[in-house]
Amino acid sequence: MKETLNIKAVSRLVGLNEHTIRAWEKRYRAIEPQRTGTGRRTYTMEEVERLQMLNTLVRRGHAISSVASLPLEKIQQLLDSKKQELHSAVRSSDSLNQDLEATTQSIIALLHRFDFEAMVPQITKAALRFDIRAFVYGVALPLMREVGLQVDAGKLLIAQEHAFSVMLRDKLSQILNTLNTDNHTGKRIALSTPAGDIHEFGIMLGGILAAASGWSVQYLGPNLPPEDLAKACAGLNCEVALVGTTPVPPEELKQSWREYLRDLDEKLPQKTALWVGGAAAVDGPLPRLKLRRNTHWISSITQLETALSEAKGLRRA
Ligand code: B12
Repeated sequence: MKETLNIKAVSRLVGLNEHTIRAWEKRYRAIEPQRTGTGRRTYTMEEVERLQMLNTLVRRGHAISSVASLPLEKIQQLLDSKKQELHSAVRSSDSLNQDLEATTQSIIALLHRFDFEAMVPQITKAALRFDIRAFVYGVALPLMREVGLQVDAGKLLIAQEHAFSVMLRDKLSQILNTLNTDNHTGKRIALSTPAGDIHEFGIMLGGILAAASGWSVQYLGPNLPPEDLAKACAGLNCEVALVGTTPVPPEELKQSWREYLRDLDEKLPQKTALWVGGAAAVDGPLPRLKLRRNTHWISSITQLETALSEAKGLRRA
């Protein structure tokens, strides 16, 4: 007979609470566990693995409704496409990949040992050693994902995640300022996140890549109400307002993505294009959201790079 697990064990293994596991079954048919004689759910290892993979996709911004019923090969393809990001973005060689991987692992090892003092120079060294795109795709993004996964799995403490976030944020901010120095005449892009969402790495990385390709970047920090972002764009005469979104629980946000984007659309100056990046854009435009201006939905950092280079034709007023 196949080995099976009860919901409590599955919850611990996968890092999803029992309520969510039941909801994914009932609402989205993500899995169909057998029942014991007394009606308790039992899960096969294949089902546990499927839940684990779905959980990873959801954490990367996919809506559970759009991935729950996919066949396993399709789920695997979606997971792999993230791994391919580095290869397609940087066209990396095997030796560069190994260097990037070793750098990332050494930073994670220092984090495990609470050796924060050694971590900062290590991140600085990596930023100087690799070109900026290799650093973004091969070090910064993998580090964030790995730290997130290890916190979920109970291998790193939240305190370590916070210390890491503060250090990486400082480093990214220095890089952005350095790259942005000579770009005053470039097209101007302002970046922020909706009020209540404090995740800023997506917009920082976006800002770095924009600055590296000649845009004048106005980094406004995360967590901004729509009227403030709109006023800043008017004052700064921005061509683009780029909003980064993360799949935070809705109660963290001051208003839903929908309300926020509607407000922003209404208040932004007419000349400012609206770009929505990250989780809210993963499945394309939000259903039934009608915006007045032409809005660009950008699900990944690589897609942002394409948008930035396509929009290069835009002129400063
Ligand atoms: C770092 C981090 C934090 C830091 C943020 C620090 C900072 N200054 O930004 C801290 C510790 C403060 C934090 C706090 C919280 N966090 Co947090 N955090 C993360 C973590 C580890 C990384 C997120 C990140 O920045 N990724 C970098 C982006 C660029 O990469 P990515 O996520 O793979 O995004 C891809 C696409 O979505 C897209 N993309 C993403 N953003 C953008 C932006 C633009 C402009 C574009 C074009 C594309 C784009 O590009 C990427 C691929 O190309 C994730 C876990 C993880 N592994 O993702 C959790 C995570 C996002 N956090 C989460 C949560 C719940 C929180 C908290 C509510 C509670 C908590 N657990 O601590 C709080 C408060 C949040 C709030 N109110 O905003 C959840 C959200 C999921 C959910 N629905 O529950 C996650 C997934 C962790 C988890 N598994 O529970 N967090």
